[in-house]
Amino acid sequence: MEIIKAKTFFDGDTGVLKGDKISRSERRLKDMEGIFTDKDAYERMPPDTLVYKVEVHEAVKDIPGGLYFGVSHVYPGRVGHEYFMTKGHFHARRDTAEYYWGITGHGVLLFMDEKRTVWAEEIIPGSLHYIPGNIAHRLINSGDSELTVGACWPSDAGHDYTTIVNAGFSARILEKNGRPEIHF
Ligand code: PAN
Ligand code: ZN
Repeated sequence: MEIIKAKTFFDGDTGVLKGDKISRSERRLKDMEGIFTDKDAYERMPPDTLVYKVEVHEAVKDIPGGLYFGVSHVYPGRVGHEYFMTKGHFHARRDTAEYYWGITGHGVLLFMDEKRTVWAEEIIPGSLHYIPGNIAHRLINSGDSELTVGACWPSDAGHDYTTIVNAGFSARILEKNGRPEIHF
């Protein structure tokens, strides 16, 4: 029997995934209608502006007991005073949890439970974040370089974006005097 060569690679410095079974997606401003609070600032910006990219190693598809490994790359920028961020979601299978960890940059992880109580953790390279089940989560790039965050979650968790598109999070992270501030 031979030792099989690795087919997929994770660059520990940049978070970039290379090799087999990787899917990639990106979100531009035009894909994020209704997400940012300052509608005028949003309308003034080029709709093609890239906000974030996600790479996912999909060893399996939507299988109970399976896992996904992903890396999110959130670019620096703001819409008005609001930092570039992910859409944010609950998992469709609400009770599924997730790990996030910081790879590059500086950011904030915003959590919200189903009663709309929010809290936030600072993300820096090497920080580890456990997102329990039943908790919506969103990444915010509060720095001036790319925020790169690793993630691992159950492959049957799914994403519920609708709840967030309709009702948002009950807090936002806005820039004030060059620093992130939580606004309710
Ligand atoms: C992450 C997110 C990723 C992009 O992989 O999907 O950061 O954020 P949105 O999905 O909110 O656009 C994750 O939490 N997966 O479950
Ligand atoms: Zn998730």
